[in-house]
Amino acid sequence: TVRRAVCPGSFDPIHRGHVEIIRRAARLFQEVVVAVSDNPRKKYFFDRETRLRLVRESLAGISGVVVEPLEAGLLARYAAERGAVALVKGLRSGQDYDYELPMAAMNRQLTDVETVFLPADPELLHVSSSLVKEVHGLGGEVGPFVPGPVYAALQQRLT
Ligand code: COD
Repeated sequence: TVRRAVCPGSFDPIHRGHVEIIRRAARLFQEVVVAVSDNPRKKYFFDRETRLRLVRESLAGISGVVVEPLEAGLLARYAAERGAVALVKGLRSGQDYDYELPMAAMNRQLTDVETVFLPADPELLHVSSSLVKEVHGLGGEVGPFVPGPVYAALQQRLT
């Protein structure tokens, strides 16, 4: 059987911190399902189709990765249905850990799915989708933080 993991996220938009976690997850598991969430109660900067396209284009060079939409619903159930043994999450800080720990315990109790935490690359600790959008919106240069396709999409949104 394929050892499969799920990397879930909003990816609004995907940035280099995400890409690094997914690249490392792809070395640990035979298949990584990158699940792009679409929560109807959440207001996104990029719509669902654009987020999916940007994730696919940004990960095109990494083998063993598939990109799928994650409909609103239990992540633990989704992972079980996909036959995944683990969720993979990146940890930037103790705050990320405090937020993730109860969810990891809950998800394991729900469907027996494990959560694997990978420490964020120290050079990407400060990179988040919200800061990328804020800095870009205020005219800052976000080229170092996002893959090329995301950079192009951000430029387009500004004009
Ligand atoms: N370096 C490393 N990792 C990073 C970095 C960085 N610079 N930035 C972000 N990450 C990682 C984080 O681990 C994060 O978890 C992941 O990337 C995704 O980040 P985001 O911001 O795109 O996604 P979120 O935080 O909005 O999470 C979306 C989820 C789908 C994970 C979330 O909404 C969810 O769990 N939904 C399921 C609902 C559910 O099951 N609820 C019950 C929970 S018990």
